[in-house]
Amino acid sequence: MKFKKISYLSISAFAFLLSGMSAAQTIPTITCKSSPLSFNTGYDQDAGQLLANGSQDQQWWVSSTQSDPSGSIGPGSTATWKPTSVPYAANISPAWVSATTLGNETNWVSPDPTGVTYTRPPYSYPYTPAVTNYYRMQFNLSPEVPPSALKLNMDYNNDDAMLGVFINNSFQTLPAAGFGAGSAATAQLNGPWVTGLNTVIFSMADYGWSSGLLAHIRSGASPCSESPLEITKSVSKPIFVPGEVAAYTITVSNLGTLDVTGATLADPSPSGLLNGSWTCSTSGGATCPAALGSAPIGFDLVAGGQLIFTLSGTVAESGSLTNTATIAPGTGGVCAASTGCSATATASINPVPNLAPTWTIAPTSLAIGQTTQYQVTVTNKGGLGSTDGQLTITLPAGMVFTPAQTAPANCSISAASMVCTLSALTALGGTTSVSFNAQANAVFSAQNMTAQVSQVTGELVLSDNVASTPVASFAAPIKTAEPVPSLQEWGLVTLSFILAMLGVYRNRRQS
Ligand SMILES: [Ca+2]
Repeated sequence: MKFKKISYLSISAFAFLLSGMSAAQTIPTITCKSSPLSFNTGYDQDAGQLLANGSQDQQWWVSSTQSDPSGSIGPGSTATWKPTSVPYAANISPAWVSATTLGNETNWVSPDPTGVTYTRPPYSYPYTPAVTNYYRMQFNLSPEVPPSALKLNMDYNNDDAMLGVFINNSFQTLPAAGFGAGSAATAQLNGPWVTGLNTVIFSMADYGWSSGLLAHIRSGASPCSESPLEITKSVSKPIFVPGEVAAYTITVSNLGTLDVTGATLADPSPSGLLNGSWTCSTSGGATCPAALGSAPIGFDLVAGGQLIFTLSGTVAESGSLTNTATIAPGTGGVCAASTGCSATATASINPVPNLAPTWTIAPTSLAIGQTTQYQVTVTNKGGLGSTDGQLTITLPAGMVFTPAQTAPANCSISAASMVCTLSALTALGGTTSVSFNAQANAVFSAQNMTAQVSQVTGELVLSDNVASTPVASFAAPIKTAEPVPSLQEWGLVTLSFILAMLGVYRNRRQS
């Protein structure tokens, strides 16, 4: 006996568990694109048709009490709930508005498939006190939908009389309405909604006999009064080195059923991005704005459309690569609750040394044999200090270092090239200079002297590592040699002078 009893209890518990599992309430997830029919009583949204007469509506559940005649107290946490039922065809009163006249988008539900709350006997009608039926519908509001944008106008008929509605425990009274065609009323279900689970409970009086609710939102209506605009942002890599191209992708999506006009996108280029430029592509029938790059970018975005903007530029030696895009959602739009109005993408610059030579003293025209000073300055433009490197200076044919045997400090000369070992240079502007003398020993025109930096540990940007300066040489002007008079010549000169002077003297005496 004892064993049998235990066995019986176990089976009962198991059966109860099974029935509990099978009776889970259907809780749809609602987006702004959801069919309004998702909310309707007696309707299977997945199948796209009315629930069969006599079947349960797992989305609309009911609990009954005789201790809340105003309907405003609401079901307590201990209320017992069960699915409503679409009454058998024979139990749908001919006086009730028919599902067919409402486009077969909604049907009556009742506490019992016989179309009553309690059958009699044992219950006798009218109920004393009156029964209040709570009809409960729950749904999850999708994360992107701002609760303020969800606005439902739900028409209803009832038997016997609507008392009011709880939206997430906030009660509002509603017109009693009636059960016949033309006696519907409308419940403005504007919240307060929350992201995630929402609970709507209609309180309805039942005095006995037939008992039911028909509630529906008409096809074509949008659950949302505004379209959520979602903004997302990504960057092509998490870590960049200077000189690389960084690309940010900003995607704005219209997640609703209403077109949006007059929206804007603001996205200041981050300090670590140089020469930023914009492109745009689309999906879902959207149109790219004509004026890109003039911040903020104005745009329209049709329902279901997507604008994919990219901001590309060259990564600087240092600075921030954190970039935030912000939208103003325009007319018909609202920022998606899941993203808000802004999206940020972050990347970092991995600083490296970046050396570059420049000619700081560089005469371009030399006379042959003339000693001329030159100077090359090497600057570390990178965001990280350098530790080493070498500078090679190469002279064109026809030029030599002078004096060839004495190189500047840390440099060595080999024929027409000089190699200097570079000291450590601090980040973002550290410099060192090498001065040397050179001279031309031939005539030439339009040749280059070059300075090249190489072998810098960690350096990646090499495009700026060579600097050239033009040089030409010309022949030194030839000084005409004055012939040195010989003694004999001096004598003739002197004699001529004396003779001339004598001639002058004689002429004066004669006159
Ligand atoms: Ca460099």
